[in-house]
Amino acid sequence: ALLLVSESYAAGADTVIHTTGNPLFKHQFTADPAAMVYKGKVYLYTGHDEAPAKKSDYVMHDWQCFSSSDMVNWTEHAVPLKVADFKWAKADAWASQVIERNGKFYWYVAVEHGTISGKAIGVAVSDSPTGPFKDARGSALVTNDMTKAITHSWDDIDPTVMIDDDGQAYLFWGNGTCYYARLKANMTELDGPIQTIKLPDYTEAPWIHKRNGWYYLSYASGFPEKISYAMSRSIKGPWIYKGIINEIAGNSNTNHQAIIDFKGKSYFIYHNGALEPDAGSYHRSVCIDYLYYNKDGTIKRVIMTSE
Ligand code: FUB
Repeated sequence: ALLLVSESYAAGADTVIHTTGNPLFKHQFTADPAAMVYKGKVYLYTGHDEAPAKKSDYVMHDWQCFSSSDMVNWTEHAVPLKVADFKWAKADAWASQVIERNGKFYWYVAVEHGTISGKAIGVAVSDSPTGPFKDARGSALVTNDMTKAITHSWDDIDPTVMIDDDGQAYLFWGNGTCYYARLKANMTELDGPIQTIKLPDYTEAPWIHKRNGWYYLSYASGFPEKISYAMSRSIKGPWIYKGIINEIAGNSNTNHQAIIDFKGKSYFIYHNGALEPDAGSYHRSVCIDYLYYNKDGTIKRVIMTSE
């Protein structure tokens, strides 16, 4: 099966994978999931851990795209975006998210900047959810020198994006500090100041979503990471901390979540370090489990499964 997958890659064809439990994909490592529901399908965008065995560092050159209409059979699409597609970036295809606006798809990514010290956020655009995507600006949207208050060079990572019911788009991101800013309607420029949000034990990986009048800001907390969350009636806060959604996912120091509703069910998409050989913090794998809400909108703790 692995051979067939490689052959399909060479041909540039889409490959259909029938998944059988967690981790979702067993032919390669996948990390930092982001999911988008569009026209009856889920599009799952992931990072791609490619570190040699035993190497204790991230080696990540591109992002991937899978789509499904039943959450079981997934089509793996040709690699739609690479670090090399951003001429101003030099490495590290870290966490990302895609959103649709007016028939265009905007892919926000974290990468290492080529000339400005530290991580930066870029945005690519396409007419199709499966790409190909191209750099939408020719320069970074957020760079480390725009968040000077902050202590380290990798604080500008992990973008998450939402468009509110009134059409206003927002970008949230950050390691160590959770930032947010408005986006212009063109989705490729910030619109106004960068603000910060105080969240208990915040590490990284914010994910913003809205459901039944509540805004949810979930994030990786502590280290090794659990996934915690806060709720608010306004996207500007105040955010009320509500607790842990997911305990440490096996054998990976990081976790990174996406939360979606699809065909009447809610899903929690995350990564762990369970795929052998060489499973671990730099060889991660995307998993999916059901997510359940209580009547008051709070989220029940996720039960991680392997089947
Ligand atoms: O994959 C690299 C980094 O690890 C991501 O940007 C973080 O969210 C963590 O998962």
